[in-house]
Amino acid sequence: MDCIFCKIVEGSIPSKKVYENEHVLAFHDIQPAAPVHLLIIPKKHIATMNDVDSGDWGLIGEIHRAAQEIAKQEGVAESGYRLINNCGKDGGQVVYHIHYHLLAGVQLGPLHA
Ligand code: D5M
Repeated sequence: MDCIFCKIVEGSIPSKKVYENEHVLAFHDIQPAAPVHLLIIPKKHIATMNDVDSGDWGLIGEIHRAAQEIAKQEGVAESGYRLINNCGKDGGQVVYHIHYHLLAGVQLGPLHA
């Protein structure tokens, strides 16, 4: 499968990993939009939020649990962070392997002007 994040999971494309367990991987985004910009992904290929099926909700919960742990590990739990999933074209999704952006390290702006 020609999926860049599956290749990161396999190790055939390098990444700066910050967290890994059996089902979840997190690494630095190559185009950081904040001082801390990490991507948290399931190792299993799921294209978008629309493709999460009934057996996968535990995995989505694991991603959130990992986000909580990573925020502590990266020292941003207290100051706060933003966790974002972009779904599909209008959501701005570019990589079609579900992922959550963890953004932190700066006061992020409101979602509306
Ligand atoms: O976000 C996709 C994100 O994936 C975007 O912020 C760049 C990032 N990206 C793309 N390729 C890589 C590699 N190889 N390493 C790390 N980060 C990467 P989206 O929500 O789909 O717009």
